[in-house]
Amino acid sequence: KTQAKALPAYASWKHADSLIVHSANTIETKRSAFGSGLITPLDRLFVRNNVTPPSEQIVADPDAWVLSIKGVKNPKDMTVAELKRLGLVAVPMVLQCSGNGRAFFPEKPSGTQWTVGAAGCVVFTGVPIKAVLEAVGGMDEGAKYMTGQGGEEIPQGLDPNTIMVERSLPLDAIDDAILAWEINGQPIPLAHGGPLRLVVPGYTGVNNVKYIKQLAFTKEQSAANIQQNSYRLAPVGEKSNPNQESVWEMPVKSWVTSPSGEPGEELKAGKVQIQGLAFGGMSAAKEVEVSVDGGKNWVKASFVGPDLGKYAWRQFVVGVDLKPGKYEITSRATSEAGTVQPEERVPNNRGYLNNSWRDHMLAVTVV
Ligand code: MSS
Repeated sequence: KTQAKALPAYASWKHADSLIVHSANTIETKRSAFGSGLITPLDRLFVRNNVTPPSEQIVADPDAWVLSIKGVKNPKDMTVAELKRLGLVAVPMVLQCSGNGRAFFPEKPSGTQWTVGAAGCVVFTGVPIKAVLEAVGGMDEGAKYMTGQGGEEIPQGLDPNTIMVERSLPLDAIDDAILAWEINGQPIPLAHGGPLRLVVPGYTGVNNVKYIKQLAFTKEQSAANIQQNSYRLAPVGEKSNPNQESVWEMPVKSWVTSPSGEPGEELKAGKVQIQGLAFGGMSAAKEVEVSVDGGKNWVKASFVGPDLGKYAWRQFVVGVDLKPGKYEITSRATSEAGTVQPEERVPNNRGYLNNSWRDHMLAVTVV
């Protein structure tokens, strides 16, 4: 048996029993640990870093953190304290890694083998990008992207483009994007990108740049490798390149959280409440169906808990009578935009954006 890995120091405050520690930079929420509250408690929320996070010292005095704003009429440096005076909005939303569900790709793409737990539903609080733009006189003529740069230290002698976490987003993303200093009612801890994070609801995890130190409105996408050659939808077996589609918007998705199929779970015959989570990506989840026979027959589930808007997930439940036997349980969501969660994933070389209902199916035995 392999011994469970220990939490890294910067995330030592997390609830170890609810998590799968893949590595010091990749920590996943167990399927059974989402609970039945809508908002994912911070001590259960997944963590993903492309490189080692900066020193804990950067969150000691969050208000003093400086963001430099470029590619605008009046470029300037602003502290978090100054940003706090420009506006305030709270955004409930799904934060999900681009590679969540990678473990279900039959091609076994390289990267963390996330199953369902590289995702959570959180409330970020901050200032709308639009308010920031207004304060700096608007963006430069001809800008096509909003580009955020992470605050990691670049080791001396290294070409910054090889390791810098800098992501560019289409201008559409500006509408609902914010610069956030709070998550679930507390200052953002280092693990989740404090003191200041670029938050882009509806877009995959990587686009939500942690410890943001520069926000620029640019004509071109960032030259950083993470923008040019990573997070691209490359055909299976082919290297990524900048001409392929960038991983930006999230597609409609759902999965069952209870039963969880985890070892030690005992399912007794009789009435079983099948629970799970559903979200629409860029629009709200409208409907969820559940199947216990591998997708042959479907029943409609009901939403439970509050509706916190189109970027948050909804909890669903349906009570079914199960006799002793073997079942294949899965869920299928439909978004407000009318998109139905597909049976098959879209194949791609690095295993991004898996929303296949078949892949997320659980085989369970009822006794
Ligand atoms: N940011 C920075 N700065 N750095 C890094 O590394 N990562 C990404 C984001 N951001 C990073 C950043 C990713 S990749 C993700 S998912 C996210 O983040 C996560 O978050 P949390 O808070 O959970 O940790 Mo995939 O797509």
